[in-house]
Amino acid sequence: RKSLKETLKELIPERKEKFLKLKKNYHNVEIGRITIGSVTTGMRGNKSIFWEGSTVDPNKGITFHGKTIGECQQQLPGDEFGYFHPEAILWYLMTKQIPTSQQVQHLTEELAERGSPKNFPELTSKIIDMLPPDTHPMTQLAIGLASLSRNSKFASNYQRGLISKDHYWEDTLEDSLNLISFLPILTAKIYSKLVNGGKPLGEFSVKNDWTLNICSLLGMSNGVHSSNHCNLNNEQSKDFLSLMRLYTGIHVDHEGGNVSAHATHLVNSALSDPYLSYSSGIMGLAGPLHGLAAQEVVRFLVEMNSRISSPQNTGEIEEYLWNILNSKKVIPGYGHAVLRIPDPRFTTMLKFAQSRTTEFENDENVILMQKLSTVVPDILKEHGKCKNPFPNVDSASGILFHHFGIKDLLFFTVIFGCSRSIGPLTQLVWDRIYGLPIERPKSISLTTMQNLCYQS
Ligand code: NMX
Ligand code: MLT
Repeated sequence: RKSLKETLKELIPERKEKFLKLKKNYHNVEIGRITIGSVTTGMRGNKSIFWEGSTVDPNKGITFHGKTIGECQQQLPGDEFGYFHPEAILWYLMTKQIPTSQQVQHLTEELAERGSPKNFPELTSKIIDMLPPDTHPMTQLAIGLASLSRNSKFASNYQRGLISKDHYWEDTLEDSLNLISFLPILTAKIYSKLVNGGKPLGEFSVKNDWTLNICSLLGMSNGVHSSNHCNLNNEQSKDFLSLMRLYTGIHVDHEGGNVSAHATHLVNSALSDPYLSYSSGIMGLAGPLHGLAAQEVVRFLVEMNSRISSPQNTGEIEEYLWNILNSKKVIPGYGHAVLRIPDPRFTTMLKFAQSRTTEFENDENVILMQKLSTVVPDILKEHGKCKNPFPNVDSASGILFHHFGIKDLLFFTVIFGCSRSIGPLTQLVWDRIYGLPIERPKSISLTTMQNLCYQS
């Protein structure tokens, strides 16, 4: 029975040797070109961030260590519906090895123990309680995570001179596993503050897995060891749990260049601890062009439905969309910096809804979400600006949570933030294993660019 840490320890020598060989002997091999376009269009397409867990292909979408979402669903241990456990993908991202059910079970138990109420830092609880109730949930999450830094083993050992470079990864792993474990309670505190005056909505159990604890603490599970505030019937409670597993399983990572992953990796390169690093990632996820689109999509769907006669009325929908585009606003949930196809994560969420027709068939917002995926791409193509007119990951997710009763718009991106911890924190552990240096690219001014262009 080897823990995740023991398994990693065995893998490190061989992988580190490969990395160091590349670093030492192939420094000058070119990967791509840096142009004026790189600097003026957000470094689109420049391959310059080291990232192991996942890759986004413009025409295929995400793969995790080379496996598509479908392959992960087939191969990683999961629930009866084939939705893999976030704990399983955490193990897989970290080790590049498919875990056994037993390994996932042990990691699940380890995370539940680490994240139990007795271990949850009191200061963080107090800080969240003290924040004004109208503080945006994503701001609360970033503050909560930053406050956990006080418990960082990495920061404390570093300051006391107790760790050498070769062992940074161990404290980074320790902090990362604790951070992931603390997320169910932190998330629930933020949610209960939003909807229940800060009073708990459900319970934590060390017998629950990570996702079940999130559902239970949100008051959205009526199973054993769960909340008794749940308004869902048994079937809905199971569906909600599946939705949470599916959602938190597939949002874990989207290679290294997205704002939340990139920010986490950058801040950690200064040896800021994992809590501060991921807090920075969350601040990036809180932007409307990134994760906050999850909230904006729900607002957009609900608002549109209140203005049109039916979610099937193509003419009214088209007119509504043109009004948005003509007022120079973006259509949330559409477009992507890398993808040039409908986001496979969107398609996966859509399939979830389509496989539960009786549950969703009368939900006008879910109907509109599906209808938009057939109408918006043509409109965006005609509009002619957007490079990718297809739905992205945020198009479907929030409205499905909304269906089950998570109605507070501002909260959706917090659930995204729970899931996204898994990929970037995994990468931090490997960054420290490989001993990556502080990131410090060069900047360039307009005059310098002008000089380069006009001289060439
Ligand atoms: N609606 C209207 N216009 C759009 C959209 C959209 N959904 N997407 C892109 N455009 C515009 C974009 O604003 C830009 O206009 P301008 O030249 O006036 O600045 C033009 O099309 C070219 O942009 P792209 O190169 O296609 O997109 P870019 O890579 O710069 O940005 C997004 C990618 C995702 C930021 C962009 O598509 C967008 O703003 N989408 C809506 C917000 C959204 O859904 N974000 C969630 C992304 C997923 N996530 O979770 O992070
Ligand atoms: C993500 O999941 O981070 C988004 O799709 C944004 C991105 O990849 O740039």
